[in-house]
Amino acid sequence: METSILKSIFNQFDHKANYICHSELNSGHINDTFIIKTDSNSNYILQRINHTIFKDVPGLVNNKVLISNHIRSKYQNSTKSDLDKTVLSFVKTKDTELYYHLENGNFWNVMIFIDNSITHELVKDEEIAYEGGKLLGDFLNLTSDFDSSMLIDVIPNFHDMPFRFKQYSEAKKNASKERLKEAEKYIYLVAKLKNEMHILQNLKETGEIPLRVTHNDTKISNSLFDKNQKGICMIDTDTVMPGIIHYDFGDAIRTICNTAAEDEKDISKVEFNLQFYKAYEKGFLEKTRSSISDIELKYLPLAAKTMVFIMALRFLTDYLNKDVYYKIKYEEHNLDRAKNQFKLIESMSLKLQF
Ligand code: GN1
Ligand code: MG
Repeated sequence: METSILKSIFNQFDHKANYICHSELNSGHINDTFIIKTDSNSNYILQRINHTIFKDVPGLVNNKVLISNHIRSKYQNSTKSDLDKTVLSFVKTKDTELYYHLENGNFWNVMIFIDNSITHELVKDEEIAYEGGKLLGDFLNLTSDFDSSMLIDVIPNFHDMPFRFKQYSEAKKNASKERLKEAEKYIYLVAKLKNEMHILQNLKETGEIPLRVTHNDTKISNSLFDKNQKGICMIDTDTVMPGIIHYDFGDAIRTICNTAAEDEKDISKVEFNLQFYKAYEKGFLEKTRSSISDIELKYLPLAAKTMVFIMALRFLTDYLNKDVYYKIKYEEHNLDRAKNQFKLIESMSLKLQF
């Protein structure tokens, strides 16, 4: 992306800072994200939101702003500058006073970069897992009294199992012979796990497991930590919507307890780390035990398996579809991601009781 374009877009926002330089953050698979260094006290995150995937970007941005404002309202004794160090803060544009800027069909948004913060692609110690669990617990607590009817469904049926199976079946029908052959072993695994992978969905539909405000993309790289390894807050609130806590708990475990990156090709490196699971669960329950029901508690291990599975299914679907959804760096990238997730299911099945 050309510097002059980024600089001009950044200057549409109301921040009183001058652009010095930028770098791209490559961790996400959907949006384009840049960190903008400035001459002011704050640096910023500038993000181009993928409007092919997110059909209602103004609605998505409104969701994120509402949730941030709700969280901020819980700290009435803090100053704005203190809050900007611990809660996401979105910036309006100068002209339209909206939280996004539309240019040449692209939607952009800006938020203050929380300085001295780090993210982890991979968890190397138990303390991070424990802190991660507390962060998610805090997020769910802080948003538990938010009226979720104010939020739009950014991606309808996002973690809905029958919907993901339908997309998968269509992809299988239209896939090339070569890709079907490559995916054969995993197509078999999907069929084998199908019934078990609908248990949580059914409990959600019967109302036995309640809907809450959930984050829906809790991979560990979406948690911010300070230099002392303490959790600051959860970021990437693009997919905040009503959901069940199992989505968030499970998706976090998917990345925290994988001994390798989500797309590690050498799947012998992929193992499920039970110690990190226990640490994450401990942090999570310290924050949520008094507010979650026995049935929610009982299904936490199955949540982990289900969320690894749904990501495996989505990566496999995208591979069969010839990579129309996730950004890929090479031809087999989505298949490698799927293989990796299936290996994680295999390893976790030896260590957890569902
Ligand atoms: C996508 O782009 P990113 O990294 O925030 C995806 C998540 C997946 C994740 C897998 C909107 O998130 O559901 O868990 O990739 N987001 C969307 O790494 O599909
Ligand atoms: Mg995301």
